[in-house]
Amino acid sequence: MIKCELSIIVPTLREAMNIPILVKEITTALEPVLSDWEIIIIDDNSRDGTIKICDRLSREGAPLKLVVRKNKRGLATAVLDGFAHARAPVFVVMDADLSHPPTSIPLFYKMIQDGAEFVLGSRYIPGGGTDDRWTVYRLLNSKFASLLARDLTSVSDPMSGFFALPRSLWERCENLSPVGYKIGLELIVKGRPRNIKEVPIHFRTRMLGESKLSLRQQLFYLNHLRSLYWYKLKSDKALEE
Ligand SMILES: Nc1nc2c(ncn2[C@@H]2O[C@H](COP(=O)(O)OP(=O)(O)OP(=O)(O)O)[C@@H](O)[C@H]2O)c(=O)[nH]1
Ligand SMILES: [Mg+2]
Repeated sequence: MIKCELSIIVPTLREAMNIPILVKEITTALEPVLSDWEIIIIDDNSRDGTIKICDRLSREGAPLKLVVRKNKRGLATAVLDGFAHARAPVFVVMDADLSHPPTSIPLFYKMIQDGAEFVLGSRYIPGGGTDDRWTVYRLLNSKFASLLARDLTSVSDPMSGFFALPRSLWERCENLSPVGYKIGLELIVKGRPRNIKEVPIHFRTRMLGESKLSLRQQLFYLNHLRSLYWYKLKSDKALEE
């Protein structure tokens, strides 16, 4: 039996329209390079036809697993629940709204196979970028949020939600307790990956559906930062002793 090589975790909230396009783009990117992979959709009870669409795609042969959470909410915890359902030794995390290019997944996978412990899709290194339709406000917001995380990690785009890691990194992380969106940052700070690689990506603006990034999420981020700085202070001190 062929073993599952890669699990792609996709958190969703009202993304029914995007799922078929995403699955098609992932399949096109992976079919030439991998023999067995899975897409795990962790949906927070969207009730927008997601279940019906995923059933249809599965019947058509897509390697899709849908988990509908009825009592929980939140992007970061959805990703962690996705890891718990995953079978493969390598995980990729990406958004459903086609902002993250599935064509980069084979490279992420190869870098993990070659020994990287974290591969981050970055908009802010040469070759990467954002859509021209990004407003100045959105760009400044993203850059400012990154600046606030500067003393937690030296990666160029700590806000990125497109990344890969080996299962072992997740398994050795203790006390994961992300609030809000930034699960990548949480894994970097608490897992201390030894070999982080950054890959330039072009971040597309979502075409379908609406953004869930609210002011509330941004306030959650500040709270998350506070707990990560506190965690880092304590663990750096423990390492020194
Ligand atoms: N399961 C789950 N997924 C979520 C939740 N909030 C957002 N998501 C998903 O997380 C991904 C990122 O959310 P987006 O709304 O695209 O956030 P963003 O990329 O910062 O903003 P836009 O691209 O402008 O929409 C998408 O796939 C969302 O459907 C949530 O509470 N639960
Ligand atoms: Mg998005």
